[in-house]
Amino acid sequence: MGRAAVYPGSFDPITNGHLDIIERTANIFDNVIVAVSNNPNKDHLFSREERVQMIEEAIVDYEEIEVDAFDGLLIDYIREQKAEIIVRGLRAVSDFEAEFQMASMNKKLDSDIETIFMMTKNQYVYLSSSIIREVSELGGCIEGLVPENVIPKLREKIGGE
Ligand code: COD
Repeated sequence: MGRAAVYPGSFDPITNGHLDIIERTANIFDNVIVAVSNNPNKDHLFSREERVQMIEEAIVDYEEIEVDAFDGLLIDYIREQKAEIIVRGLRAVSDFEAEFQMASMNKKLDSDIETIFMMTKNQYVYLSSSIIREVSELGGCIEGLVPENVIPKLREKIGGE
């Protein structure tokens, strides 16, 4: 087996910004695991099963990408998967502080595991799952900002459009 990278997150729901990072990660690593967590500090709109399913539907064309769910410490999950790399996306300077803290703590917990950061494509720099939820809830158009399969799921869940 080649080198595996784990892209962890809440993905509530997956956006085209996430998808872009997933695709670019798959161009670099032999195996990519998109690992969906329940972040205890966040109120999730979609259940974890729904979040996993939406990602799976969005990446059907990629054989080397796997979608999974994890509980507990990310670093324990990475070890279990025999992976070595954590991939995170960076949007703006405002992302840096939290990402730096997380990467430093993960490095402290396991010094063999590296976090690498990928810059968001310019066109997705303002995107986040929370802004998608809000705009969708208030009836705004989110076409082109999330994978096609996510739009009906958002409508079902919170209405809009
Ligand atoms: N373009 C590119 N990248 C983006 C975009 C965009 N428009 N939007 C978000 N991203 C990136 C984020 O920067 C992030 O790298 C990734 O996509 C996922 O984002 P989210 O918001 O879905 O995920 P988070 O930040 O809620 O995920 C946090 C984790 C679940 C990874 C974290 O809480 C965790 O590791 N939890 C497990 C417990 C643990 O180990 N805790 C200790 C950590 S030190």
